[in-house]
Amino acid sequence: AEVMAQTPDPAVRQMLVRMEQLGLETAFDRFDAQKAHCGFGLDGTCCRICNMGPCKVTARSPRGVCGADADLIVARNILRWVAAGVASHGARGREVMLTLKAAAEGRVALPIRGEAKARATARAFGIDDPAKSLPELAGEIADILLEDLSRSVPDVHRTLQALAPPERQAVWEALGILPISAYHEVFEALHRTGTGTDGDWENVMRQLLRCGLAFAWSSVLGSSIAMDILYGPPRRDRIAANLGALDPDTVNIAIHGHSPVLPMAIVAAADDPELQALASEQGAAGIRFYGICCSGLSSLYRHGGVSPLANAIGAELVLGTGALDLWIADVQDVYPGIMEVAHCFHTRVVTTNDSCRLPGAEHIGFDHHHANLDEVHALARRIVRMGIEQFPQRRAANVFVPRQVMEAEIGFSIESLTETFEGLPNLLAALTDGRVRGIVNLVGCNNPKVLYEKTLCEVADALLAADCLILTNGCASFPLLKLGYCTETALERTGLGLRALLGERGLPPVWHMGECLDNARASGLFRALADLAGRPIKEMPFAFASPEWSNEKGVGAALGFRLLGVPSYHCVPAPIGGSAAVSRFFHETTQDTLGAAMVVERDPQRLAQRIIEDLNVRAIG
Ligand code: BF8
Repeated sequence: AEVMAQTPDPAVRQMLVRMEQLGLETAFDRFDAQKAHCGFGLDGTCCRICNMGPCKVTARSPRGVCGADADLIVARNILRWVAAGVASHGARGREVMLTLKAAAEGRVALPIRGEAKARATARAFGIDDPAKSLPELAGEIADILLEDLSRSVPDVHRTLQALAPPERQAVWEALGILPISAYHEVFEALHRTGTGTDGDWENVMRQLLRCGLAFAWSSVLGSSIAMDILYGPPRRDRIAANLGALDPDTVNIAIHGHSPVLPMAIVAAADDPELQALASEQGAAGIRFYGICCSGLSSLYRHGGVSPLANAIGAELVLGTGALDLWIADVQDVYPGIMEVAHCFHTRVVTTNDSCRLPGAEHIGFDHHHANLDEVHALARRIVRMGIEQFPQRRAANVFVPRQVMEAEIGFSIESLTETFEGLPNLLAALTDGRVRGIVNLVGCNNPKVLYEKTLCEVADALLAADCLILTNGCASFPLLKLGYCTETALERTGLGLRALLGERGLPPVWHMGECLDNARASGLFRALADLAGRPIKEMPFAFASPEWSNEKGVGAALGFRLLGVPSYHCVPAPIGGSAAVSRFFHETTQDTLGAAMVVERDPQRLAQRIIEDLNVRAIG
């Protein structure tokens, strides 16, 4: 009820009412039914690692059966979350790396579009040679990225070594946390958190830091490099966001998840005149695509004509419009709850990845293990055809589409910003003379523990009013897209400095960089500006904020930025409160060792004020 009254997007409010009228359950209802949450779970002091328990830490029983105390139990639990995050982003990164390799070797008919990125990466890896063809270079780079993802024999992590700031590499080496590979660090995290293995919570935290580096430099950056080489750099574009973008007359296909290879082919397949003709035979005025969470966002900036509708937790509301003919789900943040809603309408759900199946959905498997890569275009066409066939089943009487729609600018990257500002030194100058107070990467998931999308918008409003420039991606970026923060008109919400700087260039104050992997673009921009300023990142006015975070990947994302020296800010605490020692490690110790700590303030206004205060301390003017 609270979310229905207070969430800022009128389209979300209308859909929540609509769902209630139809008797359809949402994640928000299930959240309410879960209350009150178990205190041991919230504190991280419930241990389910072996079957002698579950053990919980109380005054009467301060240790588990094995003797693990609160510090160890909390440390092991949070390390397992971070390891899961490394695996999540890493698994879908692997798909793109494998696809890049296959494209380089001619095993899949996909063009390699990112020559500039391939050449720049090759230079960084020291393998550039003008005599090498683009496919040759792309293949070698894919091999390095895959090796960094999966090596088991100890060796240097080449992506990290080539691309991380030397100042940081020295810090990480001194802390003994340089990773071997993503696979190894996840393997080792599960190993050492197992029964009777690592009994030292501080040593468990060292593994957490190693996993954080594996997350940032393999799962995120390695994946991002592979995507940019395969698909080319993001394109700046203007798009229509929110449910009002749903066209009542077209075949409507939603793209939901994180693995871009098949979705990219699907969006491209719809341009096929044969499929277009089939659509019009069925009475449709065309074929349109809509983005849900990350694969939606990554296809959006690489291929025109994709409209972002909702973040992961809002997916049920999109299905509740009854206006989608086909729903394509790949991996991650595809809540099983969507099937209940899809069943109430004509919407056909197709899963495309064996890691993510949904009972009641049709499965059209696309995977590297069974090597049907060469069928990517055929599968894509088959899937689009399913959407077209489903269109006549749509019943106008079941369709309810809120009218809200908003124009938004997308596709910001270092490359595009360098062009817009005629060189990044001009952006740095604005940071130095105070027109820009600081740059905040405002990202992350949603969480019903705080008011949906409102928490994030309140933080954004306060930051903009204080002349902080905002970068965004992932689920957090949806309210910013839908509510006008990504258009030039949002300059009304900023202070004078930001307005002057951006107004003359016709830019919005929130720069949309894409999906969660595009944290790599934000950290790349931070690195580039710090290098230009001749300072380490930890001495620059930068911040990472994920006010509404909820996912295991979210712990890794924030940790990755803290490892760089960028503090992280949140309205939802991590489940570490049951250990004073681990809490101190997150909130204080890394301030000394890394130059950045985790800050939690449940009130969004206070969180924003804290960010602004900390940016002031780091001002470079
Ligand atoms: O990787 S913001 S809920 S959708 S974890 Fe997931 Fe969180 Fe959304 Fe994309 Ni990112």
